[in-house]
Amino acid sequence: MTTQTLPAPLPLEGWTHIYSGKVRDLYVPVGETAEASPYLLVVASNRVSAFDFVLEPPIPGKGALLTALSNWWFSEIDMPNHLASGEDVPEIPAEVADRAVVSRRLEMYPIECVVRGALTGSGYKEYLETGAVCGIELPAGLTDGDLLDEPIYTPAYKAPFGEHDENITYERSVEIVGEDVASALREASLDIFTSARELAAARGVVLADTKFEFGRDPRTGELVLADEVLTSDSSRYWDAAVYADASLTGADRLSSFDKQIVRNWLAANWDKQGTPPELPTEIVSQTHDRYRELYVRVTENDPHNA
Ligand code: Q0T
Repeated sequence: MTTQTLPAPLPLEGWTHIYSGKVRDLYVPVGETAEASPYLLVVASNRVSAFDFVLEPPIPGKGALLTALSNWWFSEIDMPNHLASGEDVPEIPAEVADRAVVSRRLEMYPIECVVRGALTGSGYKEYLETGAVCGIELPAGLTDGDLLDEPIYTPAYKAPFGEHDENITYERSVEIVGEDVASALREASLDIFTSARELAAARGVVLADTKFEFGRDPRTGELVLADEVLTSDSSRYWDAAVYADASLTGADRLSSFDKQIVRNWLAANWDKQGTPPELPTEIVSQTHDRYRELYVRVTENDPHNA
């Protein structure tokens, strides 16, 4: 496995950096620990990843646009979420105010709750090999990007650090978290996806698939929606007009509001050996424009200076 050095975390007054993922950084209030802190600061960077690499350069505005989109979806979704509010909640540092949230610390379930309304990506690959995705048999003859009759829940196990997430069956998820939690995760994921897809469709966007993460509030025991929700990093979004264009076939239908622009450019310009090349200015700016366009279309809000 190739390991990559992430940039040194931004020092933030009053906060201790505890962890960096590919695109986000986690902090706890100074004096607290990762295990016991009531709150976490989740900072979305402008980093973009594809094929398991963080690429250079960052996409200006990405962290702010994805944070704003996630926050908007949290406000639309009828389920408890991890955004902290109230008297005692520490303030978000001004330097990251537009791209960070303070969340309640949860005990996270090690399941990526993937819902697919269309067959593409790793789901399509598994279907070609086996005729099924995560144990769910699908009709023969589907092609890349086809819509499914009903959205399907295709969980993945969040492998320990450095290892790859693996697609699992629902039955396997029951063995990992127990029947009650597994069933609650599946039901919440399918419900949220179904409402979100309807809303996106009304705004000219196909929500093809997404990934949710949930945790348990150690204080109340309640199931809580965490992480980022329905962003371009956790979801595939397609332009509905392009998707419906009968003159287009295959991947050309899947004009994307996600990082497909970056993936396509890399696939055409890199042999996947060694360090990936720097993204050209044109790709950086197109990617930013697509993220901005998605935010405006879905939320009908002004993205201000992002
Ligand atoms: C988490 C406890 O990749 C992640 O973070 C990016 C650095 C995923 N992650 C989420 C948590 C959250 C959230 N969100 C929460 N509310 N409580 N842990 C940890 N890692």
